[in-house]
Amino acid sequence: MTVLALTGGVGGAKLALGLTSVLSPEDLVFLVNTGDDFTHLGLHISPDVDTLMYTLSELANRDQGWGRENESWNFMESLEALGGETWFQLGDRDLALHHYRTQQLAEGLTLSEVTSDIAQKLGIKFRVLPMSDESVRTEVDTTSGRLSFQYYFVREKCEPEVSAIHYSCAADASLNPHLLLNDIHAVVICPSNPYLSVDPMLTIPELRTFLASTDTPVVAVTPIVKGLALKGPTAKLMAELGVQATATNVAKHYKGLINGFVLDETDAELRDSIESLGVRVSLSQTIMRTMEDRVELARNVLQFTESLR
Ligand code: FO1
Repeated sequence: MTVLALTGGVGGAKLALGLTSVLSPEDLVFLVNTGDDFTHLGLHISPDVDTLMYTLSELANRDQGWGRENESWNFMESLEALGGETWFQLGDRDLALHHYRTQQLAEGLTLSEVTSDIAQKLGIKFRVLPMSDESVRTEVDTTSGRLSFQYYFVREKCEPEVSAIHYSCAADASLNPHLLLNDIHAVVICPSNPYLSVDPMLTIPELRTFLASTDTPVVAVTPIVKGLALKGPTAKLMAELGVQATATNVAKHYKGLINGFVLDETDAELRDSIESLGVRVSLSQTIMRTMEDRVELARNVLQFTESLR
């Protein structure tokens, strides 16, 4: 049985790590958002892929969720002294990875091939697949005009109000060719931002069609608890898009693609509204502060997935 886990950055990577404690590498594959990727200082940066790889290899900076632990910042400090662009913080060790990836891509390797190579070198036994080898770029229409994702997210700190989101080229993109959909027996949508992290993946036609038509259980884990996002700007963004930030509205957003939804136990009163969408609900603690929380949630999600067969 292979479980496919769809994940974005920090929030999704926490559950991803929990899943690796419960499933063996043959039974779990990660598909990762690359809508956040961009070229910066001449380097190809894949933030969500790297967040997952650093998390799984226990190299991640736990406080900030992205980047590496035990990082040094000599490059950034020298760049700042020269008056270069420093709004996107790249630590020295992290830089080496971006440099290596960029060079390998320039030599003709695909993003999947480079990612698999890096994952292996970081000691990761699980398959980490970028959602596509083609370029898909998330952009947002804001009160400051159209911004590419990292300019909105990091440089502008998600402050401009968002009126629309675009996943440029996603509708024409091919799904990662190493993802064998016939082998997938369950799908878990990790608690990543539905609009910024999961939707770029769901816009790829082959994946969307698979989810809409498969008989296998597809379960989403809420990224919203008591109207607040577990991490990042999900609640603010939903409000700006005219959608009240509730777990019910996240389930509605995935309607037609999921048959199960993991709701936080403190939001139990929303159960009926989600079940009325034709989606089965499981209650769990979804806030993951410790490793035990991650493993416990992973176990609950997988048990629930089995119960939907
Ligand atoms: N996020 C920030 O908020 N500030 C940064 O300076 C920053 C740098 C950065 C460098 C490499 C990397 O892989 C990720 C980085 N992130 C940074 C995180 C990241 O851009 C976002 O969290 C994701 O794209 C959203 O999932």
